[in-house]
Amino acid sequence: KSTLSYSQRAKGHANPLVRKLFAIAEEKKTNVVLSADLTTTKELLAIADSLGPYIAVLKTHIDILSDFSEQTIQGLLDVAKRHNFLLFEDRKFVDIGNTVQKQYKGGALRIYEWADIVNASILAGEGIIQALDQVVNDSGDAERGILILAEMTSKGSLAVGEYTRASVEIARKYPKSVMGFVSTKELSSHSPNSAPEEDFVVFTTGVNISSKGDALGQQYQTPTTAMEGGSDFLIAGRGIYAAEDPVTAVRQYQKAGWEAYERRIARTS
Ligand code: UP6
Repeated sequence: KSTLSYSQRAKGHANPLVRKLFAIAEEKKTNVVLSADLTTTKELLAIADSLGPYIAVLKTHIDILSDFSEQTIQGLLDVAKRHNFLLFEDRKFVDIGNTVQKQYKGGALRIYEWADIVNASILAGEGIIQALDQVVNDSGDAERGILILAEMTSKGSLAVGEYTRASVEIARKYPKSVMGFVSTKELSSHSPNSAPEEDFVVFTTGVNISSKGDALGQQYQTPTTAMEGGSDFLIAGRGIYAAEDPVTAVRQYQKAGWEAYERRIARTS
């Protein structure tokens, strides 16, 4: 599947949010997801505005903001609309289904209201995805999607092997809401139960052009190796926003990611 273009994949895809995401990628010629790990609303919105033209998705950790308010939500929705990108709250839900529904739909952060995409771990079992799937299916006009966090990039991560395989099996049961995975590589197409029409989207964290990792266990690969491994969207944080010139940096990631994507699809066409 991953050797098809985003627009070819959009055509046959059953999930409207995935179709929208692929359309954005094609239109803006970018597969970059900015991990905007800034800690004030002002900084978050400023980086979203200046880098917005070069990204397909803005990934947030909304709970690290020191001044989260209604203005944060409105600002994010405005900037996402202005530059045509999706919002992904990297919440990593992990609790029992009943709690997670409350955390997703309500609470102080009102994630469901503004985030197109959220993610969750399957540590707690299938119930967590069932709970989020219920919310997504009840969402009426709002298009909402879930990514399963099937692997992690930090040293010593226990999300490997059977755990990762179980993530894929659970994803298959919720095709209306689960768009794909956060993982270091493509996971599903070679596995035994893969259906021919199955097309999960792979978001890859731990992407950096110039660093191998940090002092707290983060491990990086490059945009090129990630795309070669079957990633569809590259999530980069410090490599972009902490660069001396973030606009130059994001354009560099955009170019590297897009060229690697073009090489991949050229293999079959
Ligand atoms: N992230 C990872 N690895 C994972 C899952 N999520 O790094 O396995 C998230 C981090 C951070 C971003 O929470 O927001 O991706 C990576 O940021 P960086 O590019 O600055 O390292």
